[in-house]
Amino acid sequence: MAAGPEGRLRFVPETVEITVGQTVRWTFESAGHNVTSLPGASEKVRNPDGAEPFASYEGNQHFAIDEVGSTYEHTFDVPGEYVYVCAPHAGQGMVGTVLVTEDDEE
Ligand SMILES: [Cu+2]
Repeated sequence: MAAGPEGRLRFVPETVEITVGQTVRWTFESAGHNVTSLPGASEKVRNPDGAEPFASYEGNQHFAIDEVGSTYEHTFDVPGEYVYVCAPHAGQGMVGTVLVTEDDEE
């Protein structure tokens, strides 16, 4: 996943579909961004029941930003739909979705 490619206030792709246990990696391609599904960061975030929110920063520092070129990874163990934001740019529509489906082979 790219966060802020070409300086745009977007995640690319905006929606990604994975299966339970897979990891998503975000690369911060321009300055001033982060990744969070913490309810305190934005009213737009959503987490499935029983899922821990995730964030690229510690605690409730919702405006802590990630360095250009750095990465953040999160492994999704609970199925469902996650809506996350870049907290500084949530109001400008920097919002993404991760759809986590059950692994059919189990
Ligand atoms: Cu941003």
